[in-house]
Amino acid sequence: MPSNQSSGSLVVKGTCHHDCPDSCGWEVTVEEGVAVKMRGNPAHPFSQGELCPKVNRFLDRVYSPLRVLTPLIRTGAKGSGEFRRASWDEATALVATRLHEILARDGGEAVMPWGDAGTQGLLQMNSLDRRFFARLGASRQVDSLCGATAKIGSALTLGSPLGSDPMDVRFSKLILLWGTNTRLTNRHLWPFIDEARSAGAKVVVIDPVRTVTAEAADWFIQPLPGTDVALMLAMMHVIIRDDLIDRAYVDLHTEGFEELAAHVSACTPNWAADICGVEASQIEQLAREYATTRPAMIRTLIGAEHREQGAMFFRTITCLPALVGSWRERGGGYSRSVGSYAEVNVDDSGFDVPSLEVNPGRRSLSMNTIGRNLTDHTLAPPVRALFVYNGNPLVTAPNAALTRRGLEREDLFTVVSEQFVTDTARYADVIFPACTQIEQDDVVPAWGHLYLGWNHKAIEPRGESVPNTELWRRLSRAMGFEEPELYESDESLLAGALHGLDVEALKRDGFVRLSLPEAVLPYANGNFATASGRALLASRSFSSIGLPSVPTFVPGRETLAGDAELLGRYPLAMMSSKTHQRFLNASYSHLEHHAGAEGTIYCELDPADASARGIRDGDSVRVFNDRSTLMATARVSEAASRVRRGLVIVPFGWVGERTNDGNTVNALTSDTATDWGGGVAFYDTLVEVARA
Ligand SMILES: Nc1nc2c(c(=O)[nH]1)N[C@H]1C(S)=C(S)[C@@H](COP(=O)(O)OP(=O)(O)OC[C@H]3O[C@@H](n4cnc5c(=O)[nH]c(N)nc54)[C@H](O)[C@@H]3O)O[C@H]1N2
Ligand SMILES: Nc1nc2c(c(=O)[nH]1)N[C@H]1C(S)=C(S)[C@@H](COP(=O)(O)OP(=O)(O)OC[C@H]3O[C@@H](n4cnc5c(=O)[nH]c(N)nc54)[C@H](O)[C@@H]3O)O[C@H]1N2
Ligand code: SF4
Ligand SMILES: [Mo]
Repeated sequence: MPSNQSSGSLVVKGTCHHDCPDSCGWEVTVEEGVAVKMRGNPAHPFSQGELCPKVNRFLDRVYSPLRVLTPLIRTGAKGSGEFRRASWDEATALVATRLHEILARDGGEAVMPWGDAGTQGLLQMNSLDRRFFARLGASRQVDSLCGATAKIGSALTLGSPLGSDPMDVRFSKLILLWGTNTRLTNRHLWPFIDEARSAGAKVVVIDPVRTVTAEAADWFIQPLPGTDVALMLAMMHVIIRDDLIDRAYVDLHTEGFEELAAHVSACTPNWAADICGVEASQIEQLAREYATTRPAMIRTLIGAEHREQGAMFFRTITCLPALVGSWRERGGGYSRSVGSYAEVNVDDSGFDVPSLEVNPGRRSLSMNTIGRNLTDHTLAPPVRALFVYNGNPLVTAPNAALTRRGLEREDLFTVVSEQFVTDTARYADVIFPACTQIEQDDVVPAWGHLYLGWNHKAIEPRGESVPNTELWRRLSRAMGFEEPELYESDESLLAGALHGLDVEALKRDGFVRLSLPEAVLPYANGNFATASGRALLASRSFSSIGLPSVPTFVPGRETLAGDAELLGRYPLAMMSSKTHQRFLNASYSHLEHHAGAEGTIYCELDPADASARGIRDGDSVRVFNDRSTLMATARVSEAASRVRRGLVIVPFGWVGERTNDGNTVNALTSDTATDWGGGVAFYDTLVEVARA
């Protein structure tokens, strides 16, 4: 409950909604209906009173003069950003009229929903939208820009995505931060890593880029991008060759050890050294330290999934703790998203109402290939209406040149629910104003710790903005739909979804720990969620999904070990990961305070690659491939190279209005699917760079 602090002033507890593992607790001070201060909730066990450079200025976002505060209807050309204000009645009536026309002519599948995780709140991310689109018979949105590939990959080995509690990293003696930029993307885990370090732990960062996290590591290993599976196989080679396995654990709790051992007998450190560009002696040492230090935790997040062999990375890395038995201890095992643990207290399956389905067999469209879907003339029916909410696909989905072409279609009716006129929203026919997190109630399951967050509405919605759930209710009403499930209240939806926890405590404190034992050791005694109850080091069952039985290294087509013809034209591998402290995906770079402090979009090169092209620090350069061209400012790495030869970095997160030519890095990225799990190979992208 909001608490009275002093006369006329309220302190309201909430939880950050951003797509970020930290899900910080916060407190908003409200005076006479206006939020005047926001700070971290000091009692929150994970975020411990701190927010971050993105959200420290959240109130500037809430009260920004750029906020969309009424419905808007397009008046200019698509993309021009010219709109007029409209009433809710007019705007919803327009949407209903166009939808009825489309349903009558092409059927519900001509409607494509595209919703992402702009808010991770249980209600506002994904609840009544499912019912609305089921009632329309719209195409089903499938696949994912984030997380599904990593989740599936680890579940291939473990049978489930469950892993170690990230906060248990404080008990570790060896911490491998593998393809995750903790200090940037998961900053509130760092104090727990520091705690382990004060007790003598060693931190190893494995990343193709010398990130801010690598800078703070005890040991930085810099493999060529997309080659980690070879590195892991060579580690297994050493661990098995030198008999460093936990024999009892392997015998009791794993399946396929002999087959794996035979497979990795040829994967020597020398073999991997050539593939990874890492010295064999480093691989030997890493393997030995990993197998002989206890507890040793492997930590990943998402970055490494954004490759053609993304699932294979996670399938392979999750074999390591089983070989050395490190699932036995707190501070051991493997830790990534703990989102699935929330199922002990949160069940959102009731948000789906089968009786609303007008076309249970409706087709699926991948959110990843939005550009293809919008421009594919063979699709029957073609996409005639697009609904975008909780996301900005023109900036965040791959192969953006194609997305733009699709959004430009005059015969496409585009509806966007947003807080701002984003790059995507500029192409909308109708924009609906959305609340920010402090204007709506929600509950926030976290994927970076085991606390469920509550979010109290702190202020009334600005202007005519509404929570997403209310948008779907208003659209249902305008469509003339009568089923009561389309109008269920937020309170009722929540009451149906939360179970087995003290909701009053959750509301009072702003967070509650999930109903789990203090020590979360999912596989200390085996009990893997596979058919045999064992971790699958090797299994023939994978052939049914087209994967080899043992972890196998396969170079991605658009990598430095990939397609020779393509490499001849585009010899540089482009990394486009999260890079800026003040950006959260593409959500902040349109705001002056954030963008101004981060500079401009750049392309960072190794000094040798730069001089071979006559490029000097600060030059204007063109970064290009067959998909598109992007203008950027050259940044030439210092001697302690952030990137090594053959790699360039172009940061993700800039929006078109802040770049030189309106293009963002995703104009260049590949929309190739990952091997399994329905993700995107964003980071398997080859480019060439030239002086402009
Ligand atoms: N400041 C800030 N924080 C954020 C976000 C943000 O935009 N800004 N976004 C949030 C979101 S949505 C997510 S999903 C998380 C993501 O969190 P992370 O997964 O930690 O972040 P990424 O930048 O995607 O990738 C992490 C690292 O993987 C490395 N990498 C790429 N390819 C390879 C490879 O082949 N091998 C290895 N070993 N490493 C590789 C990249 O160089 C990068 O340093 O961050 C969240 N936190
Ligand atoms: N090249 C490259 N591309 C990437 C990545 C990368 O590392 N490199 N990372 C990928 C990853 S991991 C992710 S998660 C995606 C992120 O992709 P997106 O989810 O599209 O990310 P954002 O641009 O942050 O868009 C979120 C939008 O939701 C809006 N929003 C926030 N709250 C609400 C709300 O309550 N209601 C409504 N209606 N809107 C709201 C915000 O204003 C914002 O514009 O990008 C992916 N794309
Ligand atoms: S964006 Fe992440 S780090 Fe920043 S306040 Fe939100 S949850 Fe915390
Ligand atoms: Mo993400």
